[in-house]
Amino acid sequence: MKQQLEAIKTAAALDLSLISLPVELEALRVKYLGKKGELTAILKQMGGLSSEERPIIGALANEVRAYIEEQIAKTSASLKTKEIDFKLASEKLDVTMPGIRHKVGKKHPLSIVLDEIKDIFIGMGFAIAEGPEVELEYYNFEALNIPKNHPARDTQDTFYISENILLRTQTSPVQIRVMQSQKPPVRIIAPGRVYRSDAIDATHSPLFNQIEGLVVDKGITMADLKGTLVTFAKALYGDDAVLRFRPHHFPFTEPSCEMDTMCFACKGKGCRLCKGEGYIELLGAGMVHPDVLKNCGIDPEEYSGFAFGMGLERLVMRRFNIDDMRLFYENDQRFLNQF
Ligand code: 2NL
Repeated sequence: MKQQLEAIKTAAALDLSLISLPVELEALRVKYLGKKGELTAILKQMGGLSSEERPIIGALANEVRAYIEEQIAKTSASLKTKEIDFKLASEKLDVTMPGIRHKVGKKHPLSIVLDEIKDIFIGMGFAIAEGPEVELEYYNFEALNIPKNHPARDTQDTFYISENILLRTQTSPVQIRVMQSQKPPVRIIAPGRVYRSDAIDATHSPLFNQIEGLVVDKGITMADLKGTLVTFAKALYGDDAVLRFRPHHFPFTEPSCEMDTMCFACKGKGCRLCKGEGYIELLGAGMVHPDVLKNCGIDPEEYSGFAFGMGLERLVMRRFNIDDMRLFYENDQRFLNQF
């Protein structure tokens, strides 16, 4: 029995030296010290020993058990250390490695210029107004004095959703809604998407952006219109910009006009850029038609106002020398990253 115990001790020492995983260590513990283990099997035979032999073998058995337990604890500790060392080595973070660069988006060229225009008008005391792109025919045409037989109302030019619902063809309906819901003084600009049933080419798109503006108060005259629009154009194009007003016609303003800037390229002489005109059209404007004010519950005897409208794409194309409007809507990074 003594030899058996010595043999167990030697075998356990050998087994322990070969352990490399915690599961193997647990299997080894069960093999030697478990209920059905080798050491337990020896102890069960101790009943057959003489009273002199029993304490000696008992002491030896305890010593072997203590030895194996101690070796298991040591191996377990060294396995844990090895595991931590392995993790530290494999999960090491090199803070000197170059980072992954995140691509930061850019403002769309239409937004760059729109934000500039908003800033200019906000600086003059205007507020920004917004409204629905799907609009009632009433707000888009009726209220604006655009008669039933007007060509703009034709289904050839306007996208109708149903009999009296359409995609707005200008942002004027936003201004009608503002006039109907708030009392003068009104000072707003209404930027936004508008829709017209046009074929797509370099200068036409069924979706484009418009900026309209409206001022209504007591005693507003054409002088306010001119002062405001010249101040705006000089803020956008520089103090030396030369502006020109021409008479025009719109159903919703009376009188109406258009404002041009002298061609930057030829200084008024006439060139390719201005198609020989010497001037480039910037916007349309006029004094709000008394019938339009009446439609909004505003008394034209007490109040007057001016309004204006311009296409954003055209302004931006001229600013950045872009010759094809379609580039604005294609989201081609090679185009957008240039701004
Ligand atoms: C243009 C000309 C214009 C207006 C828009 C307007 C709005 C209301 C009342 C009266 Cl609520 N007028 N808007 C006035 C004159 C011209 O736009 O060429 N747009 C691209």
